[in-house]
Amino acid sequence: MNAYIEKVLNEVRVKNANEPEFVQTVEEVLTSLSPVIDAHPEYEDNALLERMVIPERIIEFRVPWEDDNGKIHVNTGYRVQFNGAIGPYKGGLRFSPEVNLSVVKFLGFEQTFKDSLTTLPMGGAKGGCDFDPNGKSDREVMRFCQAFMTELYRHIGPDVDVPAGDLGVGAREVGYLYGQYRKIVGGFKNGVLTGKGRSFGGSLIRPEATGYGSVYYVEAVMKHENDTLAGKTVALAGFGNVAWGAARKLAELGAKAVTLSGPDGYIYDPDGIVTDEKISYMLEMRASGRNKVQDYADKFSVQFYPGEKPWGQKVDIIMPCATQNDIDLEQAKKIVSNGVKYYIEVANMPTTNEALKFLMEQPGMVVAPSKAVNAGGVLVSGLEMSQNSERLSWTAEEVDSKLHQIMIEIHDGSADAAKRYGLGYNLVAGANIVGFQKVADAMMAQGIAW
Ligand code: 2IT
Repeated sequence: MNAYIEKVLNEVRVKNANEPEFVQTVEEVLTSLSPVIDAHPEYEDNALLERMVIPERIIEFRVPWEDDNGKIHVNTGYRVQFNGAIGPYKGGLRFSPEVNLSVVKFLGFEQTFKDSLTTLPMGGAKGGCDFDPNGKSDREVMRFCQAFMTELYRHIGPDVDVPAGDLGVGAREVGYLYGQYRKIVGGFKNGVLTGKGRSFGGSLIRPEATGYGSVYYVEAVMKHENDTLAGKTVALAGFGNVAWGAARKLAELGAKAVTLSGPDGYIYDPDGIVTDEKISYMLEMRASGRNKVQDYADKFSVQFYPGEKPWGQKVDIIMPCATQNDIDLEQAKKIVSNGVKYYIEVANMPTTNEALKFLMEQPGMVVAPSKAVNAGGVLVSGLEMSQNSERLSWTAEEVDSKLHQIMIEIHDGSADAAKRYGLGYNLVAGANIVGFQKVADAMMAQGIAW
C-alpha cells in the first residue's frame, strides 16, 4: 500500500480509537486508493487525505421531548457536515438507538463519495438521533421531530445542507420535520429536506429510488457478465423501504426475492415476494411499527427462521438491504460455499472489511459496493432539489429514466476507472476511485480553505 495512505490510516486509527465504524469505513475507502495516490504526489504536499478524514463540522445537540404520559426524555442529536467541496451538504437522518457519533461519522464519510458518484453537485453529510421510533405513538414521533428540528434548523438550508430520511426516518418523519422548519423559518426554502410528501414538493419515484436504483445497477452488472436477471433468485435482508423497492423492481424484471429479514429472524418464501399483495404487505409491516418480519411468515404461511440471517439459503444473488455489518467472515464463507456469484451490497456498509476482502478474493465472484449500488436514493433526492428550486414537478417516467441512466453510468464509470488503473472488474475500488477523484479535484482547486 502507498506509504502516505498508510500514515494517514494510522493517524485515523489512533485518533478515532473509540469510533470503530468510522475507522472501518476510512480503511475500506483509503486502502483502495493506492494507484490514484501514487499518481498524484501533490495530494500529500497539500495534506489532502488528512483533511478529507476530518469532518468540516460536527454538530451535537440535546433533544428533550415529552411522551404521551407527560414524562420527559432527552436524546442526543447529531449532524456531521463531512465535506461540502462539491455542493451543499446532503445526506439522511437516522433515528435508531444504535446511533452514536461513530455511526454518523461513518455514514457521513460514505455519503461524501456516494454523493460524488451521483454526478450531481452534492456534498456529504449525515445526521440522526439515538431515538427509537418503534413503539412510539404518532404524536410522540411528531413532538420528537419538532424538538429535533428546533435545534437542527439553524444549521441547514437549501444552499447549506439538505437532510433527508434514512433508517427510522420515512415520509411521516420528514413531514413533521419540514412542518417545524417552515414554522420557525417562515418560507418554502426550496423544501429544505428531500423525501417530502407529494403534496408539498416531494418527487415522484423518491420512495422507490434506492431499491429501483439498486436493481438497475444489478442489471448493468448482468450485462457486463453476459447474464440476465430474469429467472434469478435473490436473498434480501431487511424489509423496509429499500428492500420493498428492490423486491418490486426485481419482480417486474422477472427475478424473485425469496428472503426478507428483521431483528427477529428471516423468512423464506420459495414462490418469491412477487405479487402485489406480498409486496404491499411489506409497507404494512413497516407502518405497523412492530419491527417483526415473522408477520410475513404468519400471513403467507411460509417458513420463519427465528434469530437467523438469510445467508445460508442457496440463491443466485445476495442483496443485504438492512444495516451495517450484517455479514461477517463466517456468513461470507456460507455464501461462498453456496456458490453465489453476485454479492451486491445495498445497505450502507453491510459487510465487515474482513468479509468483504474474503468475498472479493473469490474467483468469479462479483462484489458491488453499497456507496454505488444505493446511490439512487440520494440521486433522486438531488432531482427533488432541482424540481423544488425550479418550482417544477417531473413525471414518474422522467425521474425514473434519469435514475436508470445514471445508475448505469455509475456502474460503467466504476468499471472503467478500475480497469484504467489495472485492477480488473473491481467495482469496489472503481467506485471509491471515481467518488474520491471528484472531491479531490474540487478540494485541490479551492486551495487550503478547508
Ligand atoms: O444513505 C443515503 O444515501 C440516504 N439515506 C439518502 C440520503 C438522501 O439525501 O436522500
